[in-house]
Order: sequence, then structure tokens, then C-alpha cells
Amino acid sequence: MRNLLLGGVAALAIVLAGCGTGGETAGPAKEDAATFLANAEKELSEFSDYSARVAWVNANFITEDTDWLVARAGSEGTLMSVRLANATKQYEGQTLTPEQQRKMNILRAGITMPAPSAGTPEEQKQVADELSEVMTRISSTYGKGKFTIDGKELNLEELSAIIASSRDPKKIQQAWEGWHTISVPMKADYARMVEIGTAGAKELGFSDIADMWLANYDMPSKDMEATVEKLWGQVQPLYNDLHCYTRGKLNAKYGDAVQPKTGPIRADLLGNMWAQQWNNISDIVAPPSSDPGYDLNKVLVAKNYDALKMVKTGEGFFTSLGLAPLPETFWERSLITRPRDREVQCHASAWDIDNLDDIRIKMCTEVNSTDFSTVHHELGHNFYQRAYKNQDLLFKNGAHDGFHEAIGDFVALSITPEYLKQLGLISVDPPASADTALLMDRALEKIAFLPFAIKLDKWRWDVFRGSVTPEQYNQAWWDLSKQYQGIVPPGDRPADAFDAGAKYHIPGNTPYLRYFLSFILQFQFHKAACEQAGWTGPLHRCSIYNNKDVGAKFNAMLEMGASKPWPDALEAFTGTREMDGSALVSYFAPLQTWLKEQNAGQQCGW
Ligand code: X8Z
Ligand code: ZN
Repeated sequence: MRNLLLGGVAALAIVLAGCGTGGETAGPAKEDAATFLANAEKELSEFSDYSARVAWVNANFITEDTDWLVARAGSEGTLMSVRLANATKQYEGQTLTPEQQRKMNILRAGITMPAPSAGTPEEQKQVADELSEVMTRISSTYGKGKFTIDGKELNLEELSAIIASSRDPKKIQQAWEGWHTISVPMKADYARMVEIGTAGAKELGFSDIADMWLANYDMPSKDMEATVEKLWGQVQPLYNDLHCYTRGKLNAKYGDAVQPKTGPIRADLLGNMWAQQWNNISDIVAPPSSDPGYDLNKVLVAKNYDALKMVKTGEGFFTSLGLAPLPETFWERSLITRPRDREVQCHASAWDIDNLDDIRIKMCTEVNSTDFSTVHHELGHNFYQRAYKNQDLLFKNGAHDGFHEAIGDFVALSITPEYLKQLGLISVDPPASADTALLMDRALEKIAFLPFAIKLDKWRWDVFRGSVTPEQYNQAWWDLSKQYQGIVPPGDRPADAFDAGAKYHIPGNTPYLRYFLSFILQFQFHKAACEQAGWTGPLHRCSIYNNKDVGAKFNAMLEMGASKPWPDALEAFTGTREMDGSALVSYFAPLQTWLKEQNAGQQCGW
């Protein structure tokens, strides 16, 4: 598995993350740049073959022993990647080819959580071990998280199901508060991880871990942060309209005592544990008099889809674009349903075990429309990995991490009624009067998500920069939740709460900016692809299913991997070199007009 993109403890240990240990100092280089890079790639590749398997076994079978193994591999990986990152200092100021410079940058900035390398080799090992143990413990605590209600121990899927389908605010609150107890024990470990990682980042020449994470976008960190602000500014008005409309509907459903007419929304009423995507309350917010005539959740069940059929169907979309089918080993080695008898890290992920052909997914798939989309999301990672497998090791990655996240989602934007009809899942393509409902469903998935994604990494950047201390972790989390999402917790939070830790990517240590960028980029990809296909209708009705010409151009971008700056990859497929929220805004334009009509006279905002 490639850490950089998938995060998690495995990620930490593994490959591309270049931390700097080893104590090399800038001075005359021992070997020329080409030799250094070739050796580094060989060493990383061999280590990755080992650590990816350790991480896979741990994520599929969480026990004391596999935690021990993954912590050890993590420590070894950190020591190696930090040593290589520090060694790049020898080549500063030398004339390098653009590819060599790129690889040096990847080695230096690509480590998710670096350990410092000062001191003796024993001291270096001690701190790398501590970092890895702390990270493993946090991640494993999340994976095993449970809460007991009425004598029954419930896992995340079961608690999430209550939040998704119950309409009893007390029951919902109980499930929400229950899940948020699992992260309480993580807080001290998290603070220690930040302490060690900050020392590591500084040693590599970054001001903090946030600076290091933001240095992976082919521009200075400050410029990247400004780009994010610009993109958020483009899409924020759309979120405000959706928030206002949704709040009104929740108020009508639950009454003033549960959800007031004005102010923020109660976070647990939005159908999702983290209020990140709101599709599960589409029954509450569905536009009256706009009926698509089908509910994909019910259709998949009625047509006897199971987890395997969902994945096969996802593969079918990619092959319809002209991409080769998944290898036989994918089907033999992937995990696609939750096993009954062991602890598994169920958060969906895609893996590239040998950086060649051994690609897999791990997902506790359920038969519903959300997981149907997630299947496409995960397969997007795998098809990307396979497309760039002939690149040099350090270029076997996305153009940036947001590209990696956007590939499968872009494909899933083509799951239109027309496509479902072609699959035989529905028999009638709904009329234009269904457009508001179709767009609303997409908005609940895509627009609701944007401030959540921004908030998550803003919180982490503040923590990494030291402007939020461990005592302030929870207050800062809810301050940002209110500021960006306009949401509040269902009740007062306990003094020891660590609510950020109840979301996978915090204990898993996966940078989250990638998803915000993905949600912007996937609409740029979709718009460009539909234009290439000659589509002239509304964007949300466009499907590129079966279009080999679009597929060829798409594949050309995928094959580039991380070998070129991301604007080159973006240009290859879309003709533009900038990330731009206007494709997303134009996709939702008809819905925004409708929302504004509905919100007339309301006091929007919070
Ligand atoms: O974590 C994921 C994927 C794996 S990369 C399932 N996603 C984010 C999340 O669940 O929080 C996809 C959308 C956002
Ligand atoms: Zn993903």
C-alpha cells in the first residue's frame, strides 16, 4: 500500500514518506544524485514489499501481535525515510534534472509523520519506536471501537445505522455520544505524536508538520494554503444555501426544542456520525414534487445485488472506458465484507501491495447506494495504481493526493439514471421534473462535505502549529465545526472528550485536504469529460460510460502518476492548469436557484 495516499500506521512506516533520520548533514555528496536516487528507490521498494504485507495483515486482523508487527515495521520505515530525507540535503544547490529535483522533494516532504534523527542511533531508534507505538495504539483503538447500548455491544457500522435511520432524537444522540467515547483514551497519545512529529518536521527544514504537509503541491506551502482559501470562497455560498434549507426541514421535522429555526444545526441529526455527508436524511429534505421514481438503496436490494456484484459492477465501468480488467489476484485477495470473527479496520481502503499488480481493496461493503459509490472510489485508486505502475518508484503516486481521491469519484459522477437503466437496474429514465431531487441527492453528498473537509485539516494545522494545545483540542474542534459547517454537538461535551479522534483520519493520520481538493477536481474532470464526449445537456445527466475516447485521454493522465507537476496532469485531461471550483458551482447551478427560492424570507447563516 502506498502510504502517502492511504495514510494509517502502515502509511507511516511505509515507503514514500520521507522523514529524515540518519543524521546526515549537508556536505559533499557521497554519490551522485542519480545513484543516490536509484539506491533510495530500490531500498524503499524492497521495504514497501515487506511493510505493505505487515500493514495488510494488521488491518485485516487486529491483535496484540499484529499491532506489534506493524509498530515495528513503522519504526523501521520511519528511520529509513527520515535518513533518506536528510540525505537529500547533500544535493541542495546542485544542478539536478527536473525529475531528480522532484524526487528529492518527494523524499523530503512526503513523510506523513517524521521522527527527529538527532542523537545516537539508539536514541533515534527509541524515538522512532515510541512514535510508531503511539500511532499504532491510536489507530488500533479506533479500529476496535465499540459502545454498548441496552446490553448490546455496537460497532461503528451499527451505531452509524442508528444515526442514518432513526428519527428519534434521543436515540440518535445516544448513538452519537456513544461512538464519541471511543476516542477519549487517544488524546495523550495524539499529543505525544504531534510533539515527536513536530521535532522531525523542523529538522527537515519545515516550520511544523502543517508546513510539511502543504509542501506536497508543487508550490510553496503558503501559496497552497491561499489556493485552498480561494477554492473554499468559490463554493461556500452554495453550502450556506444548502445549510439554510436543511435546517428549515429539520426544524419542521423535529420542532424548535430539538432543532431551532435559526443558528447552527444539531450535528447528530444530519444522518452521518460526523455530519460529513447528509444523504441519509434525504427523506427529510427531499424536494416535494420532484420524484426520481426510484431509490437506489432499494433497487440494489430488489435486484439481488451483493457486495461482490457491486464491486464487479464498479469494475465494469472502468473497463467500459477501455481500461484492462482487474487481475485475478484482486478477487482472491481483497476483503469486501466484514468478517464475523475478528477485529478488522473497516474503513474502506485500496492497496497496492507490490507496486505492480497486487492491487486490492479492503472494505466492509453493504448493499446500499453509499457503498456503491465507495466501491467506485476505491477502484479508482486501484486503476490509478495500475496505470502508473511503470513509473519510477517515487513517481508511483497521484499527481497530488487530491487526484488520487478524485479518480473513482469522477467515475461515480457518471452513475446517472440513464446509466442505471443501461445496467438494467431501473427501467425508466426519470423526466426533467426529477432534476431537483437528483441534484439534491448529489448536493447532500458533495456540498455538505466541503466545510467538513476544510475543518478537519484546519484543526490539524492549528494543532501542528501549536496555536491549539491539547487542553484546547475539543473546544477548537467545535469552534471550527461551528465556523465552517454551522453545526453544534447535541449536548455539552465531557471535559475529557477528544471528538476529533472519533473520525478515522485523525487516528489513522491521513491528511484530509486531499478530499477537499478531490471534491473540487472531480467536477472539473466530469465537466471536461462531458465536453470531450460532446454532451450538451445538464452536467448531472451526463455519463461517460462506454466512452473509449474519453477513457484514452483519462488513462493518459493516470499513466503520468506523479512524474510531472500536477498542473501538467490536469492540463492533459482537462486543458486547464488551475484547480477551480466553478465546474462544481455550474453543476449545481439549477439547484442553487431552487434553494434560493425556498430560502426566501429565511434568516440564513448561523
Ligand atoms: O476515507 C475515504 C475513502 C478512503 S480513501 C473511503 N473517504 C473520506 C471519508 O470517508 O471521510 C472518501 C470520502 C471522504
Ligand atoms: Zn480514497
